[in-house]
Amino acid sequence: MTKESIHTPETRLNNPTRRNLLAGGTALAMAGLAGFSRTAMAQAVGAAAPAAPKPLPSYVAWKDPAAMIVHTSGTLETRRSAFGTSIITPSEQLYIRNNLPAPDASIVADRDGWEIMVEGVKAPRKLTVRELKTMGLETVTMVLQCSGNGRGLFPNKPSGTPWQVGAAGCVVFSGVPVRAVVEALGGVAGGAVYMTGTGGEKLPEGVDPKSVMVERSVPLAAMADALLAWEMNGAAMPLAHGGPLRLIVPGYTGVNNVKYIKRLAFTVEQSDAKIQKTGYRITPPDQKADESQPSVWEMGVKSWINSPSGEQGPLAAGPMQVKGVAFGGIHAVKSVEVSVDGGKTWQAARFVGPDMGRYAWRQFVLPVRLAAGTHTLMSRATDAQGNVQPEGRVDNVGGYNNTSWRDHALQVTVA
Ligand SMILES: Nc1nc2c(c(=O)[nH]1)N[C@H]1C(S)=C(S)[C@@H](COP(=O)(O)O)O[C@H]1N2
Ligand SMILES: [Mo]
Repeated sequence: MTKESIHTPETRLNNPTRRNLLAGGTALAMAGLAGFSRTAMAQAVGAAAPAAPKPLPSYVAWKDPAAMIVHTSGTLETRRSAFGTSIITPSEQLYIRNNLPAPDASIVADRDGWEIMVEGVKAPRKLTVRELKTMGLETVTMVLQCSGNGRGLFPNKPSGTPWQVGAAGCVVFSGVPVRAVVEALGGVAGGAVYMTGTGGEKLPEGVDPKSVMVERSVPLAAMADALLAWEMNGAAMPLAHGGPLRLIVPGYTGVNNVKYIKRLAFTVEQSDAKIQKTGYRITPPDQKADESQPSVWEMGVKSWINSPSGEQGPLAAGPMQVKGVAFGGIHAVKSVEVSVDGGKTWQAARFVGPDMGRYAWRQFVLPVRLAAGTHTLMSRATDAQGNVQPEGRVDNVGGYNNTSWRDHALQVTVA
């Protein structure tokens, strides 16, 4: 790992361009694949050409290869066509986003023995997962979504993983409510206004730890629904998703859900780690990131169509079920509309399946009949507070928080 590659938070750790050019070239040369023309090689590694699918990295070899787009070893996206319609995203299909290489599997050898230091409470102390399990239990169904989901739909192509819609999933987490832990330790110590979680990765040597560590602060109010979770989708939390223990902050973007958490602190200031100070800020175009700009915290109302996915060839004429997902982010989602004429007219879609609560997404469906030709399909959700998914995005350097319904439009052709 080069110094440069770990200094930039959102994905440049695993920037495909230069590394894969080298690695790809070397691998091809070593394997003696003389049959590959120069053009084929250029296409395999080029940005515009359809890249040859990359194999699953070994630490997530258990994922469903057919469901995943492997951007880099630390960034895997769920294919739009792989999203099912029964709400929960299976763990094998859930996206992955690692700012640092995942920790060694030895950390899940003794899950209950994993320790977390709790600070900024009246009686700070270390707690094992075994102890946490005695302190309370709750489950939450929620959308886990990377702040950069939809970045690939920004016209100005911000640097970072060009996620489409698949850096998101709806999953069930179980663990102890953070507030129960805080109560057991005497309550939050005076003055704290943030909840700060620190990831348990081994940091690379020779660099300033603050420049690479995953440490995020969220407003103390987020504690109300936060969990320290050891289970996901009915199984022990996979290491790749933060096992043995993960901080869960429902309604907040992915980065705030700190994996393999080793320290939870109630703090007066936000973390001074780079990922908090200048990383994950809504930085206006052409400006430098700084602490005065909004941090990516609460998620806004959003929806998109998953089927038809636009990944297949021309569709057959006749009746069709347009399907997708809608969620409110920090609030519950209330309704969703679909347009099949590029946003000129809208029809109310119907929610399908059980309501799994405020933080979960809901699947929607609208039966339509499309004539031969090309159609532009999109969806627009409204949350319980009456906030409507916006037509446009807020342009920003990092390509974060894209909720634009127009950017998420799909073009389909009916034969
Ligand atoms: N310790 C730690 N926590 C982390 C990260 C990380 O790299 N290390 N990545 C964050 C980001 S940017 C996202 S989007 C989510 C991804 O969660 P997943 O890989 O379980 O899908 O985890 C967040 N928590
Ligand atoms: Mo993320």
